[in-house]
Amino acid sequence: MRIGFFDSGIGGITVLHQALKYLPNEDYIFYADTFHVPYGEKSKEEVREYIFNAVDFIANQGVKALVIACNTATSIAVKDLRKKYDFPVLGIEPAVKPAVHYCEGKQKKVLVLATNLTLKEEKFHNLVKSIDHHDIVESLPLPGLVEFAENFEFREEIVVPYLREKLGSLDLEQYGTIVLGCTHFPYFENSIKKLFPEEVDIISGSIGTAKNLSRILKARNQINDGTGDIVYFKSGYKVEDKNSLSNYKRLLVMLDELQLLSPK
Ligand code: DGN
Repeated sequence: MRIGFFDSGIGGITVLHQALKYLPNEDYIFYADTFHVPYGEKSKEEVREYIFNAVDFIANQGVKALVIACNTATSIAVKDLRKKYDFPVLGIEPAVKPAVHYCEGKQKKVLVLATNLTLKEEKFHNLVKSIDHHDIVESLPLPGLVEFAENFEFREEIVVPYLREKLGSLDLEQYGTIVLGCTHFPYFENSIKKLFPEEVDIISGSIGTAKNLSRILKARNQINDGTGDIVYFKSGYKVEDKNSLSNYKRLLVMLDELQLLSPK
């Protein structure tokens, strides 16, 4: 059986990319809710409806596990999804814990970049409250990066000026770790790096999610029954046109070239 991956758009491919490294002998479904992206600026109620429709569709295809490869969707729906389905449902959340541990002793701060919805949600506030005892975690929404990614706009000369405008009022020297709390953001690792001091660490939760998936499948004895085949869906429609399929391949190749996403 396949493993399902779900995101509002192409961000989830950054998590799928990690899964392919840890679990190459699996087959996958990648579902992007392209008709409704971006989720991060919509109301919680609207987004919940999109998520449940999408996951019902994925469940009907038959999956042995599902990864909600979207921080926004995880923060508003993962608990209820787990109640509804009998296969394991994994989520992804901003990697605040390792960032705080790393920065605490170094007198540095942590900057979490994510969508508005993720940063507004109780899940994120509770996470920070439980870990950030010295008030070193700050956050910033960057909705423009989701838009860039969905338009396949990755050129640094376009992205860096946007980042400069958004980050301009912050003292960038004070941060030790940048947490990419949206799965669309790892595509922009090189542009983000350009703005911060060289020693800044940029991390995302995707490696943790991929490792977790591997652990769960092993524990259930459901591992290694595929060949790395991926079937793509956009909001309920199977993607079959060559152009879109080659764009997805291009994204996987692009991610191969980024350091952040290679397993450590
Ligand atoms: N990729 C999603 C996330 O990780 O939060 C959300 C992007 C969006 O729909 N705004």
